[in-house]
Amino acid sequence: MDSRVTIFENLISVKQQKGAGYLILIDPDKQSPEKTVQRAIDSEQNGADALLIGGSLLFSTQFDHLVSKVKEKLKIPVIVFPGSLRQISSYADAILFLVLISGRNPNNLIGEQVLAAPIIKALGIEPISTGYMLVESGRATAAEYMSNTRPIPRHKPEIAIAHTLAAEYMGMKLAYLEAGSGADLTVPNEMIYAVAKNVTIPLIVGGGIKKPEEAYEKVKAGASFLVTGNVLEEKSDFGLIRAFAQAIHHLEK
Ligand code: 1GP
Repeated sequence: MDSRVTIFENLISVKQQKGAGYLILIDPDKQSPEKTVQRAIDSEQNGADALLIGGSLLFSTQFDHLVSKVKEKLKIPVIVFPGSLRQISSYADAILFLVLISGRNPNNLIGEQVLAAPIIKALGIEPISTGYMLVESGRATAAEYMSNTRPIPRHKPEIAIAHTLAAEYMGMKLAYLEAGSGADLTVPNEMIYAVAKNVTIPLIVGGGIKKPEEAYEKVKAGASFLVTGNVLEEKSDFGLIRAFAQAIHHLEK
């Protein structure tokens, strides 16, 4: 990783070179700290372009320490995907500066951001402004419950388009279409296609993706970055990580 380029620029060049980027999400609460570090190493060695770390809730009290341990071992960017203010770490390369634009909860639209901004500035972490949208996925997800917001109906792509355009016009760098961690149903390909056709900012898509073929379809529909979390949590499956990376990096085929 060239330290003169920002993490955002690094992600964009991954997308340009490989067709799309593969982000693996690790929730620190889902395994021991040792296992978290090992999973991060396995992710890098088998084709992930960046590691996301965070969760809707956080039971662990060792977040900062854990990020430092993960960072020590990795060359790919370590990006915080924060569920709350407790998930800010000076050891991370960047933080997704999330604005929950699909909801109408002022706390997730500006409240948390105002509290986080001075901390991010003081710690010198790169914030990547991201319009975050929850998409209806079959049953209530943790992000939905914790944020006390309603997701975008899955058969209303025009609502997702309008929200993503608003994010773009407000100067956000990325948009994240999120079905939710462990979602029953993934973000519909039709919605990804409709949004991608109408905006210029890159789309991150995640939630409930279990198969490399699904990831490939979402990339073909217009996703610039794919996130998987749960599917790799049960066991270390290097083959599956490689298959996801191969499906997502479609320009490398
Ligand atoms: C959740 O999009 C991510 O925030 C990943 O979801 O754990 O279901 O892969 P999964």
